Amino acid sequence: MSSAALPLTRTLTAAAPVRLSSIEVRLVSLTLVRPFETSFGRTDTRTVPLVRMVADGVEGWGEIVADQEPLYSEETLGTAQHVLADCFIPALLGRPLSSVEDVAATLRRFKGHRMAKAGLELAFMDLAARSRGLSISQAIGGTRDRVPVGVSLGIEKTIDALVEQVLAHVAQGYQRIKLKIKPGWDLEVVRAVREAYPQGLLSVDANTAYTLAHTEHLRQLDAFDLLMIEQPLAHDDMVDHAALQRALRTDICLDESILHARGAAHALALGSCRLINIKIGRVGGYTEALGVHDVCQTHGAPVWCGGMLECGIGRAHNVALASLPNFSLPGDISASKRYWARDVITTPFEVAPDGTVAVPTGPGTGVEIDHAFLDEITVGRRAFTAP
Ligand code: NPQ
Ligand code: MG
Repeated sequence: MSSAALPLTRTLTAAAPVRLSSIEVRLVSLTLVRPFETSFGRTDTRTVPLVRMVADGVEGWGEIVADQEPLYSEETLGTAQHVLADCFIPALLGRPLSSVEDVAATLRRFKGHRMAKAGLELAFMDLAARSRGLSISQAIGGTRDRVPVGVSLGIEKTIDALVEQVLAHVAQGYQRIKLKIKPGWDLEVVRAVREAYPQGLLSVDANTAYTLAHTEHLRQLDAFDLLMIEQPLAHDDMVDHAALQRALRTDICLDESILHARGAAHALALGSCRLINIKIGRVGGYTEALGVHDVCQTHGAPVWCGGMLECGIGRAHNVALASLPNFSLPGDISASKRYWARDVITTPFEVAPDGTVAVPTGPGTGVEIDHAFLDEITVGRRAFTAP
């Protein structure tokens, strides 16, 4: 895609290069309002690493979406803290950085650890946009002032309990319901939900729980007019997904398998999927997320913003990203209260009755930290300063 088609501000070139004076990694502990169960496990509390950067009296905040255990991806809280402290932060401190691409370029020689890298890009983007008086949405060429949203509903003890959750969220305006499925919690569940919710946008997410041997079984999902089936097969597979997609009428959406823009291009070219969701953490930051967005746009494939049970900081970055033009399907960007009794930002995200979330217009992420609450839930912090 030619760079001429992109907004000039997309590179967010600072008036003068920024030199970060400090980077702090802070761990906060939050309890979900309701446990969340997927094919890989059940979560009820989260420890979330936040990144705070400071340069010239301006600060920026990012969030790292790695979990305690390597279940969604290889990364963990421990690996993220290690690579930040020992590799990534020393490479960034004191170095002149003109844009978020400079952050990406500085970290590129380090392989993997995308969630940790993304936390740094997020904080830098917030800081750089604030220092320019722009919202991140404006800075990256966002075109929406509200984004359509859906909700991801975990595995429940009974189908009745899930149907109750579905109806409660439909009543709140959510434009799309996503169900978590796994062998033993799939056809019967989807059938019951479809009966209760016959017309609306419905999708399913297997989080890698199936193999190609389940092809005939998964073909039965074609009867339910699903918007998509997300990540049915292994996280590191493209070829079996292509075979499965050929066998299914339902569109496959890849999540875990797409780690960068090149991978997105490969998946679309191979026919491994027809849709892709974008998670800034999974692909390593804004730079790569914009790349995936553009690859998909070029292929005529709409994208949507995935979710990783973020607190308000990560959620604000997701909302900014989802304001880009090719985010035309409702994202897993739910209201703060779907996950947290109290969020870490002063104005929690809300879903309007029309199933949209407002894109903040203030500088940077456009949200402010609730410092008193953040201090209360802080369980660890480590600060690094420029030499
Ligand atoms: C997905 N998220 O789309 C992910 C997976 C997921 C909202 O469905 C702790 C941290 C638990 C991250 C469980 C949603 C998690 C997690 C599931 C991410 O596949
Ligand atoms: Mg998923």
